[in-house]
Amino acid sequence: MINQLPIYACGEIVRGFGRGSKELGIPTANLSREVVKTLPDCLQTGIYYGWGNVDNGDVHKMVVSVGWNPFYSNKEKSVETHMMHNFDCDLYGRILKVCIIGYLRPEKDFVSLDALITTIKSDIETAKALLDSPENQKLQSAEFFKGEIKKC
Ligand code: ADP
Ligand code: RBF
Ligand code: MG
Repeated sequence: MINQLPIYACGEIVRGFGRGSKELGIPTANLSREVVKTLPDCLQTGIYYGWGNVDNGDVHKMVVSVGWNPFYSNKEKSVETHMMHNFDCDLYGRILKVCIIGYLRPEKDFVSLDALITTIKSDIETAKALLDSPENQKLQSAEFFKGEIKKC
């Protein structure tokens, strides 16, 4: 799995349950089930870090959750990206591109919402530090983020 990374994905940002912002205070831009289905099997469920942009804009650090969110027992697999950037408006319908570089940990269940939030905040700090390495920095300027915007 690890040696198949980075994986590039892109697609329209769709609506989920709305819990990321309201319950966790950590919004995640969700990709559609059609795009999720096209991702390679080697992208096993879990929490990853990488780079992302919206409508070919600036490329930001991101963390992405791939799977069924065991804390919520979701019925459908989701791929949800939290961008480390404050956007002024919502992003529904816009095109998200992500370059998934590294694996952080498996998805877990938690005893409380607070425990989930604390772990996600720790993932974000870990990701920020890892993305500062010269090797990971190179991928921030990948041609992929500048190329044609299409629903792929
Ligand atoms: P949903 O369940 O519909 O995905 P969330 O509560 O997870 O809703 O919030 C995600 C939405 O918040 C995104 O689709 C996007 O429109 C918006 N958003 C604002 N800032 C960010 C960010 N930094 N990262 C990801 N999404 C963001
Ligand atoms: N959901 C889980 O049920 N277990 C997890 O371990 C988990 N880790 C996450 C880590 C990150 C970095 C992010 C962005 C999300 C994670 N989620 C996890 C998903 C979270 O439950 C989901 O984003 C919200 O429910 C909003 O859809
Ligand atoms: Mg979301």
